[in-house]
Amino acid sequence: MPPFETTEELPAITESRRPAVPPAVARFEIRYNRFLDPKGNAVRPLPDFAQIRDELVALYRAMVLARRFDAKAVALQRTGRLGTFASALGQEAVPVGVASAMRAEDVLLPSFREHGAQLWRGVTPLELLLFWGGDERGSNFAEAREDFPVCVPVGTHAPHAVGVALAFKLRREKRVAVCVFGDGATSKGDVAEALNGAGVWQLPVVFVINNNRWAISVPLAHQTAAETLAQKAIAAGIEGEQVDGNDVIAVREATARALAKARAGGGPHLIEAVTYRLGDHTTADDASRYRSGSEVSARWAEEPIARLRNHLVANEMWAKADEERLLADISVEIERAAEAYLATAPQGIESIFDFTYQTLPKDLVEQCEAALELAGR
Ligand SMILES: Cc1ncc(C[n+]2csc(CCOP(=O)(O)OP(=O)(O)O)c2C)c(N)n1
Ligand SMILES: [Mg+2]
Repeated sequence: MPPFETTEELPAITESRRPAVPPAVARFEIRYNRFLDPKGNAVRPLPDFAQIRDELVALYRAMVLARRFDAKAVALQRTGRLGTFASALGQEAVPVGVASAMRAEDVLLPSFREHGAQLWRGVTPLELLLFWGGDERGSNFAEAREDFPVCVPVGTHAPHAVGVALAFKLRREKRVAVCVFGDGATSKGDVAEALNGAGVWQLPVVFVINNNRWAISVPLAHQTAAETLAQKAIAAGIEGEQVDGNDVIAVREATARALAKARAGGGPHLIEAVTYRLGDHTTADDASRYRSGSEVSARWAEEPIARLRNHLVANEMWAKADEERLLADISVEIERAAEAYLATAPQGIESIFDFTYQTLPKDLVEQCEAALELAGR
């Protein structure tokens, strides 16, 4: 007995009718965007804001300010007057491009290399120096009150950004959480979980990967086998894209688009900004031990500040006198902040117990007393 009977003749499957591969159920694409090439030439029509001299000059100033702040912070650390510091040399277009697209009421959740974004949002160079000098008063920003402090643990602020965005959604506020982290952070569960939650709840959050191609001594090729980091969004049902992270116009344009979408209820977005860490990981690192000088010098040709300056000069928006005035102004600003920082009396040792608990647990009360005793107070 046959196990079943058919009422119609089934067509025979011949080799020619059998599909070679099963049909695709989904297809994905990651786009890459850049407006200025490394020499500062426009490779596509520029967005509206980038046609306006004052807008471009503001971006240029912010990147130069970030670089000068960086140099001063490294100098203070080298002379024993600041704690470990993470320079953003060569990466200035990412934080500045991101922050310049945000509204004041949005919330920034930075990692430790985003001082360019913090300065744009009104955090002062003095506050940043206090923070890197180990004084928590530096995280009590006078402006940008609701921005998060620097996050040193890698990627742990990504779930916090999801929480912030969930609060915005529940309160029906038209605000967006913007979370910046590095290429190394994308290997962490915190980031995968954050992307997943943001996708499920369609939250107003923009994630930005500041991909400087290194996580301390781990190069990108050892970090992931994925072709792009932007595609990590896809598994979470989020749109992901890549931009030239040394082109401040591209970073700002992509962030502005993502923010507008999130604000309109369109959900989260992931931007991978591809840049390069020209300096050491931090002042506690010596990158010459794990990467070649020739690799680094080749990357100098792509750095963001010269790129925008070339564009400004070629379009007669910037002259030598403008540059000199800008550098002089910024020097004054940074030197004043450094003097104010050095003149700030350090807090007492008990301050290290002050900022985590409303009421200090008993064991920490005991440790605080012991610390005071050791300090002779
Ligand atoms: C949870 C955690 N693990 C380890 C470290 C030590 N650490 C500091 S930075 C860093 C690498 C981060 O690389 P990436 O995310 O690419 O950021 P980048 O430093 O390049 O800006 C590591 C492992 C840390 N700060 N936090
Ligand atoms: Mg990195």
